[in-house]
Amino acid sequence: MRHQPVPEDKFSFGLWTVGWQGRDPFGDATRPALDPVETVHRLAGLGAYGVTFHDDDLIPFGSGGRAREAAVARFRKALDATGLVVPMVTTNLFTHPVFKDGGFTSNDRGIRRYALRKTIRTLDLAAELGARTYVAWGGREGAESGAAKDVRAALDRMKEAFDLLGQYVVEQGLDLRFAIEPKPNEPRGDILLPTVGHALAFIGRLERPELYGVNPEVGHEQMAGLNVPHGIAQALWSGKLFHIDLNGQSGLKYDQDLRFGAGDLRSAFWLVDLLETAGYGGPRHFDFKPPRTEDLDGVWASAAGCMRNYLVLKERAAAFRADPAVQDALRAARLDELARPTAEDGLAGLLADRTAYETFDAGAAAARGMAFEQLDQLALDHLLGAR
Ligand code: 3MF
Ligand code: MG
Ligand code: MG
Repeated sequence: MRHQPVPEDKFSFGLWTVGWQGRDPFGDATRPALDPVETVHRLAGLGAYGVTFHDDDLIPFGSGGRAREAAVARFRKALDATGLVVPMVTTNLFTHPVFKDGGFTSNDRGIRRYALRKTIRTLDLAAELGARTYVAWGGREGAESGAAKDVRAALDRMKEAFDLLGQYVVEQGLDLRFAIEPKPNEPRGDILLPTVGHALAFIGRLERPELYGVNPEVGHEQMAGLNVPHGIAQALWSGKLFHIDLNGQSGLKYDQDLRFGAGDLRSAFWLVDLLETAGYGGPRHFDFKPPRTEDLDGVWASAAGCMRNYLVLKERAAAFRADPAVQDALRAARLDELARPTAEDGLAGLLADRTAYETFDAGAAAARGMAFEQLDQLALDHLLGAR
């Protein structure tokens, strides 16, 4: 099978991913800055289809109108030359010190209004470049101490912000949907909307819930000790998987942002299996950081590795699903029964059915094994290339 990416695979990368210079809390940059135009050409050469960015990745913070126009014009020229598209755009509300207590939920009202205006400028830019998704990661929306943040008031302000942005998009007729990106912590001690579940519940409280979905990131859910495919499955089940950040993470650590496939490989296998069988049609977006040990050759090798690992896992997952032994094992594990309604006869039928309770042999049912281990070993064999 093909392991060489093509645009139809819908792989996309953020400018800030390959462009990460390796600055961390303990060390300086280990790599030079990358020109967004060069990034576009390199990504297209590797077989990607899209590039995404924060406003400040493309237009340095504080640039005047002319510098902004010039940066966008150069970038657009590179897009036109390569055929790369911009499926998603986002706003940086975390780097500048003004956002030290957040953007939409800073205790300082002036800063909240500034964050909204900065975001609205980015919505215009997103629409101008043809993006259909706007991602919102509130990395600084949180706290390190208890009394510092009234969480219920902060959630009111978060709702107010998203409702205003939704109103703007509708009134301006922009073809954009919002995808909220959860993360439990880092850079704040605790971040608001820490998991997919919190974000889904929040969306239900917004004025126009249909405009909002989630952008889960593999490593962020794992930082909370959660099962990524389970969270993604619930987002899909809710019709809310608008976008996804793929990367790798090894357990409960700082946000590692490893290339996709590194870290928890089994979880990556099940995630690809899920995305490919559930009909997810959006971008396969990589939000990773090539480790600061790498030079620029290592950066592009790391980016190519993200796509290659996705395609290899897609091949392995398809082989797993197509294997007759797996299909038998799935039946033995009663997956077909799980897909069947519990009471298609309705509540009256359930209550009238003596075999459901009065004569049900709980002892015999308890004695039957579920046959999950045989099924999982088949999966592992496929993942390891042993079948
Ligand atoms: C941080 C992230 C962010 C978001 C980005 C897009 C800097 O852990 O994942 O990357 O993905 O802001 O909204
Ligand atoms: Mg991250
Ligand atoms: Mg991310």
